[in-house]
Amino acid sequence: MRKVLFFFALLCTLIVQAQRQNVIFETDMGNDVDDALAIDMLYKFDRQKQIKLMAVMLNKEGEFPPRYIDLLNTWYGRKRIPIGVSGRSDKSIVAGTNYTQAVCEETNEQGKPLYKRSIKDYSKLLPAPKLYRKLLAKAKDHSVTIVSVGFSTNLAMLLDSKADEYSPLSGRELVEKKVERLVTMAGNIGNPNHHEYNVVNDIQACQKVYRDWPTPIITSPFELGAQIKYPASSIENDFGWAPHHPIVDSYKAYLPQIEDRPTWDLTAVLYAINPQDFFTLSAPGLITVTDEGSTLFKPQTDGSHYYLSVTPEQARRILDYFVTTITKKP
Ligand SMILES: [Ca+2]
Repeated sequence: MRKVLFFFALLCTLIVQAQRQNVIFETDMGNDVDDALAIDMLYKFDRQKQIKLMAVMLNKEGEFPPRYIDLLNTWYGRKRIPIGVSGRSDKSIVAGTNYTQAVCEETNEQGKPLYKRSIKDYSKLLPAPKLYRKLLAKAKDHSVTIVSVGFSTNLAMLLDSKADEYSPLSGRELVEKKVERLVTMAGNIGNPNHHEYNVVNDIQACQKVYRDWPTPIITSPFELGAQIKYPASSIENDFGWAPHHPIVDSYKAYLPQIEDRPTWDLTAVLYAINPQDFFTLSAPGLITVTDEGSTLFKPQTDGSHYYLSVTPEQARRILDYFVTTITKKP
């Protein structure tokens, strides 16, 4: 009997693992704190085996974003998750408060780093476009969801990439074969006069992704995340269980006068994990990006682009879900 139960448990585990969604997170970590709140959820979904977080790809340059992801990987018990550094070296978005540096430089009473790291040599990390090729080459067909909540630079470079030691396929062929869908936080569908931050920081790359990406793209636009604000009161009151918490520290470094903050990137992550439950999906269409950075949606029956919106009731449910998930222990 005991053997039967063991094999039944093993079978259940294998079924759950077979259903786990492969997710790659593409982020400009350090520019706004919603990336940090979003990655907290991904680590938790990964630990609960709802997803397999295959990698964190950075489209923010500098020495601190990769160190910060290593620090988070270690704190959440996810040291195995590979990190891809930005593929771009010619320009850098380093202006403004960079909470990745602030958290990396925190020290304890002995003057030692407050949070542990796992990586000895950050110079050995692969550029994101290369790491995409390595991971996609090994993935099952149509098994990967990419959630992109920053600039499109790495994704455009992936599309342009050529056959290499990992795969004989071009980047576009590799994406078409291995990726199921791309979920983005980008643009403002409701207001074409708004040139949204993730778009304008690499307009050409963003144009290329919406023009050439060979799988469905589902976009959470600016106006969605702006309607759902993570409450400052939660940051102040709900983390008594953690004397030190890198996401709380990030929030306080980014917003010293703690304020509610829109949940842009969190909405894209939530849709990637629970596509059915929380949002209203548009009809199919095509999103085009203008040279100024507007995002225009045109309904089209055979289009492969969709955007998300929410009713007030959905917005309330989503906020409850964010606060409940993020304030839990990992
Ligand atoms: Ca972001």
